[in-house]
Amino acid sequence: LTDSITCVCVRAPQLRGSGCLFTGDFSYVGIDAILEQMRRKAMKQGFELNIMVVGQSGLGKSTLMNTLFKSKVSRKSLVSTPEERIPQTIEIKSISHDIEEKGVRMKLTVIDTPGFGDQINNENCWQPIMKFINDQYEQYLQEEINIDRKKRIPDSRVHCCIYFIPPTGHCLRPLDVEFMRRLSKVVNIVPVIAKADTLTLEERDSFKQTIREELRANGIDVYPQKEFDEDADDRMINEKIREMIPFAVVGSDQEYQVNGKRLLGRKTKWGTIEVENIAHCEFAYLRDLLIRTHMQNIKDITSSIHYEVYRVRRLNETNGQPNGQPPNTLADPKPQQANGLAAQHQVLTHEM
Ligand SMILES: Nc1nc2c(ncn2[C@@H]2O[C@H](COP(=O)(O)OP(=O)(O)OP(=O)(O)O)[C@@H](O)[C@H]2O)c(=O)[nH]1
Ligand SMILES: [Mg+2]
Repeated sequence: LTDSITCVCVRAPQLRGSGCLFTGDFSYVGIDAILEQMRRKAMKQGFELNIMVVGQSGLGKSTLMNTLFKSKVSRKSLVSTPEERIPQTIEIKSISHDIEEKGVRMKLTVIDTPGFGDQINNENCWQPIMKFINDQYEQYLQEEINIDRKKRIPDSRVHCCIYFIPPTGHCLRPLDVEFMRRLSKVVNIVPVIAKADTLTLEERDSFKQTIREELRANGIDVYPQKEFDEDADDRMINEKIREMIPFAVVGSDQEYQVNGKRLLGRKTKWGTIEVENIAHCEFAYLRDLLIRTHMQNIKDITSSIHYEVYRVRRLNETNGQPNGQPPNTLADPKPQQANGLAAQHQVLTHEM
């Protein structure tokens, strides 16, 4: 017995010295070592995150994605000068990048959408976006129900949709309400006030408050949704976030030297706006929510709530024949011709 225990310990060095049998704690079994096993498995597999950005043209969607991941993850300009500009987004495009930090690998996919609501008649312009989201659920479902299914199903489901509100300082437009009301039922929506550097602090605070009231009045449940808080701890943390939403953000992919430090910012005649400085804007809170504190939860809610609702509905509708075509009724009971966005989408690049 002693030999086999020694053997286990040689193979699992993380057990040694952690209060196990060998340090004399006779009651120690080693259940806590599962955490290390999970960590190693997760490190091997890597992580996937799919973020979609939606909002009127020119609100800084592509720029914010580049700011978030500190590289040109959203769109690459055709010209490669330092002064290069991000071209206008004209169709739904998914761009995947494999990024690695401290040995942790992540496949990040940014789904960039063209100006939302740019048409004269914007009725039903949310439809192509809804269709894209449902198409990803459908793809996942078809993989899942395959007899010969893959060990790991590729996950293209949209985990989070960042909705850009124009910095008008007034109130939400009917279009914003319509989009968030419909889409918050199928995807995690994180609303942000775009180009917040155009608002004074007072304007910003009162605009944020107005938006929160309007969301509440229209029964729009954005992420983190109250009903999905798991316990009191969750509730406490998420309540603070809900009081801050929507984050007033500023984006930039230009680096500047300020007080000897390199940082992302926007240089103006009266100073440099530092995008990651919480005294300047709330970009850092958005980054923390999406990446540092709630990434796993965002993915869990996508899979256990939004996808689950789609799956159950789909399997019921096809009456036990899930290989059939997805019924049109999934997006809207009476689908009509969508305006605005091109429904087609494509995966552009996959960089290693
Ligand atoms: N003042 C200010 N300008 C910004 C901000 N973010 C981006 N911009 C500028 O706004 C312009 C448009 O930015 P994009 O990121 O291309 O906007 P977009 O929403 O992707 O536009 P479309 O692709 O046309 O939908 C660029 O000149 C950016 O430099 C911001 O936070 N504040
Ligand atoms: Mg764009």
